[in-house]
Formats: sequence, C-alpha cells, structure tokens
Amino acid sequence: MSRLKELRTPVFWAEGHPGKLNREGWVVEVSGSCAKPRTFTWQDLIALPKSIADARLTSVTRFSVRGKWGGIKVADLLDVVKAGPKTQYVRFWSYRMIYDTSIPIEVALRERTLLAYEFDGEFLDEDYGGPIRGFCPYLWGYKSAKSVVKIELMDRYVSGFWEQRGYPDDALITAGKVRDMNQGGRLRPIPEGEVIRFLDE
Ligand SMILES: Nc1nc2c(c(=O)[nH]1)N[C@H]1C(S)=C(S)[C@@H](COP(=O)(O)O)O[C@H]1N2
Ligand SMILES: [Mo]
Repeated sequence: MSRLKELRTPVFWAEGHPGKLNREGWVVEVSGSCAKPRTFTWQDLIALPKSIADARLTSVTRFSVRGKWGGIKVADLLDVVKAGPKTQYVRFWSYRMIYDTSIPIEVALRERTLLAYEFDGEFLDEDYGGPIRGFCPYLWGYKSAKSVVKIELMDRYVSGFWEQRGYPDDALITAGKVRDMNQGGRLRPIPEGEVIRFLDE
C-alpha cells in the first residue's frame, strides 16, 4: 500500500478515475510561450535533476498531508524549454484534458513547486496523480493537477476546472482548521498561506 493511502489521504478525481496508466510510456508536452517547446518522455523526466520538497498538500476541502514530494522543479523545466518573458501563468492539463488549472509564474518558479513523481520515496500511483503531477504547496490543492500530460506557458490567465465551478482563482490558503492526515485526521488550526506549521505546535 502506498504511504499516501496508509495515511488515508483522500483521492480526488472530479473528472473520473483514469484507471491504470502507463508510467514507462508517459509523455508530457511543454508548449506555449517558450523558445524550445518539447515533449518529455518518462525517461527524459526522471533524468532531469531531482528535487525533494518536504511539504504539504492542503485541500480547500480541509485536509493536509505532509511528506517528501520528489520530482522536477517547475523552474528547472521552464529553463529547459526556455520560457519566454511573456509567460505570466503556467497551465497544467491532466490526463484526458478535462481538468486544468493555472498558477502565476511567480508561484511556479518557487522552490517547492514541482512536477512530482514521488511521495516519501515511492512513485505516485494513479490514485494520487501518478505517473507525474503538479505539486504546489503554496496554494490550495486544486492547483496541483494530477497525472499531467501537458504544461502550457500562457501570456494570460484562463480559469480552470474548479475555478470555473466557484473555487477562487488565486487559491490562497486561508486560516482555519484542517484534518492533518499525518496525525490520523486530527483537526488542527492553520495560519494563512503555505501550511508549514500548525498553530497548536
Ligand atoms: N485531474 C485532477 N487533478 C486534481 C483533482 C482532480 O479532481 N482531478 N483534484 C484536485 C484537488 S481539489 C486536490 S485537493 C488534489 C488532491 O490530490 P489527491 O487526490 O492526490 O489527494 O488534487 C487536485 N488535482
Ligand atoms: Mo481540494
């Protein structure tokens, strides 16, 4: 059983669970406003420098899970494709191209924003957005698109799947209580912004 499942992390697939996905055959297209648009194979992706973010995925539905997310910094990926000065937003598309979400370039370039393929040293499975997903601990979880097939560098903002259904476009984490999955779902108060510490610590 995966660590995320052991922690009973909720599995969200608003567009329907994708079923079994082929990790070795996975490709991610990176296109839009960049000098070197390109399609990365799974082998290309895991050959890029690996970064680990010890960080939390925190959902507006009020759960938060911490672990060592491993993958490629979005900043590193944007270097490879030579993202242009016109890039204002980074748009992530999930498998089947029904779910998408966009984050501002400043957030995309921060050090813990990843294209993640691992959690606590294990490859992500389909439930949790494997083979590879967006991971952005700075914003609500709906900005962390699962099973990413395409990344588009945008010169303007386009509202995504949940944003069009009423979730805020900026997805700033607000103070309140969340269920800490690392502590059996215990309700704990969080300050606003990235969940680094709990107020009761
Ligand atoms: N493709 C896709 N990505 C998605 C979602 C989804 O429904 N479909 N849900 C989002 C939301 S609201 C959250 S909180 C996280 C949840 O990640 P998890 O299902 O791995 O716990 O994924 C985000 N990415
Ligand atoms: Mo969420």
